Order: sequence, then C-alpha cells, then structure tokens
Amino acid sequence: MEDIILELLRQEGDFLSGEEIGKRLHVSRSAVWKGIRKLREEGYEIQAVTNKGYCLVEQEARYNGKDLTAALKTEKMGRPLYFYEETDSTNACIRRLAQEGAPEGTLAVADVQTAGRGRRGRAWTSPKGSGIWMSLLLRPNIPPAKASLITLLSGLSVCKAIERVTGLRPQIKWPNDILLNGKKIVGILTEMECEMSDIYFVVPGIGINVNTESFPEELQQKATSLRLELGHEVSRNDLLCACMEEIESHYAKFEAAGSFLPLLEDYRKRCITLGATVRVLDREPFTADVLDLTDDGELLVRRADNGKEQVVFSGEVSIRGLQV
Ligand code: BTX
Repeated sequence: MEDIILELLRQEGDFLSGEEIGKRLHVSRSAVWKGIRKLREEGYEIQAVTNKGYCLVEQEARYNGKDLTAALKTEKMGRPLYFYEETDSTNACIRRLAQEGAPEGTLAVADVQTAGRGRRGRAWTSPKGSGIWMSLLLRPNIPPAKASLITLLSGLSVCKAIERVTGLRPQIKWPNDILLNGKKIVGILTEMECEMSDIYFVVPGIGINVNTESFPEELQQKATSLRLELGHEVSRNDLLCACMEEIESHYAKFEAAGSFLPLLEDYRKRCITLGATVRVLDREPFTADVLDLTDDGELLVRRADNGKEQVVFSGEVSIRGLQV
C-alpha cells in the first residue's frame, strides 16, 4: 500500500488530501494514514498540512527497491524487482525465484554480496554502497547451445547504458568483460538451467563497479570503476534503469529475429578482441589472431601454430598486453 501512496505523491508533486488518496486507491483514510506513517518510518519526509493533505518533500532517489521500481521505464525487465540490503549472490537469489515460477524479467539487486561469484568458481568483489550487483531472469525460446548469446546481449546492453549515462566509451572483451582503459569495469556471469533441447531459464548476473573508490591490492592493476575514471559519482539508479531499458530493447530484437544478427554490428564496434592476438585458454592453450565474429557471436581465429582457421565458441581468451 505504502508503495502506491509514494508513487501517487511523487506523480502529484504537490499536496494531496488523505480523502483524495483514499478515493483513488479505494481504501479508507485510516489505511492512508498507516501508509504515510510507514513511509515516514522508512525515512521519507512527508509534509502534512491541515485542509491540504500530504506532500512528499522531494528527495534524491535512494538505492532501494521502491525508488528503483518507481524510476524504471521498462515493461518487462526489472519487473518485479527484489532488492536485498545484503545477500550471498544475486544469481543464487534468481535461481531460487525461478524455481518458484517467477516470470521473465524478474530482477534481483543487492547493495552488497557476501559471496559474489565470477566464472569457474572465482570470486567477484561486491562491496557495500558502491556497485550494481544484479541478476535477471530470462526464459528465452532458444536451444541451450545458444544461451551464451545472452552474455553477449547483456554485455552490449550494459556497455550502451554506460555510454548513455556517463558519456564514456567502454570496450567489450569477448565474451563477457567490459573494460575502460584496459581495466575491468563490468563482469557478467551467465548461468542456466536446461534439459537436452529446452532452456528452463537463463540468468545473466551483472556486476558493475560504479562508485568504488579503491580496490584490494590484487585487483588494482585489473579493475576500475566509473567514479575512478570520471572523477565523480554516478547515480546507480540511473545506470540500473538504463541497463534494463537497453536489455529490454535488445532482447526484443533478439527474440524477434531468433538470432544475434540485429545486434552484431553494434557489438563488433565495441569489441576490443577483434583484430587482437589472443591466447585461447582451452584444454590445450594456443595463440591466435582474431579474424572476425561469426553470426552466432563466436570468434573466428587463425592459429599461430598451424595457420588454420578455427571457431572459438566459449571460454577464456586473454588479450596480449592486457592484464584482465
Ligand atoms: P570472471 O571470472 O571473468 O572474473 C573474476 C575475476 O575478476 C576475479 O578472479 C578477479 O581477478 C577479478 N575481479 C573480482 N572482483 C572484481 C571487481 N569487482 N571488479 C573487477 N574485477 C574483479 C566475472 O567473472 C563475472 C562477475 C559477475 C558478477 C555478478 S554480480 C551479480 C551476480 N551475482 C554474482 O554472484 N555474480 C554476478
């Protein structure tokens, strides 16, 4: 109830009487009063004036479930949004919600993760109050072999959201890292549950270093944040909402085409791996030149040892001269 009252007061931007709020929401004045009290307890400043009613004293949006949901402009992505002050890993939250039947677009956001995960059992540093740690629930109608395209789609979307909100021009290191000045600013861990031919759900887990002021020693050469690059803070609310908008529009194109083709050119433009010499960290690692991206978002490379062309589907690729 209090969420709707907050939204109503926000939209009004002026005084609304208790009676009017009650009428619009079809509830009693005492239910309105209880809602107002709850909002005040949560820290919202609401002015009350006899004969005029209630007015929300405009405050900067806070990083919580209510303010984020109110700011979202999407139809599907981020709805509903579950906000955790602290959790182990938002990917684990979404897996639990997915198994309970949550709809596509459900988003889990945490202010701090105590067990943030990277790929292959690595840890993802997710300190409090500084980053966007979020996981999205998708139920795409594609074969499991194509699920890795969701990583590319998420990476491209986050990259464009960062461009839009900050004016910076990050680059994508295939398949899942976003870099600024050669350091990692975003990591994406995509997990899925499927059977032979069907995907039950895919979970892109996205970690963005937004306002991190400093990193632990071992990450200082590899990691950076938007704040460190720009010299000022960035609104996590604005950036999260922009990410959801970009994912929504890219996902719609991807689903309509049934392929990554409509997004390929945009991805190519930002992909730092194209044209680079890389080390493919396969079971038997090899060095290769990257020639192109295939229509399915795989890397086409020429091996240095035998000169043969080969497609690299997934896995770890390090770029010569880069620490990440
Ligand atoms: P990755 O395996 O590619 O990268 C992990 C490596 O990145 C670590 O071994 C470390 O060297 C470095 N690293 C750790 N923390 C950071 C950081 N904050 N910034 C830059 N570099 C770092 C990347 O895995 C995938 C990360 C996904 C994180 C999201 S957060 C929301 C969701 N929940 C969850 O548990 N994981 C995802």
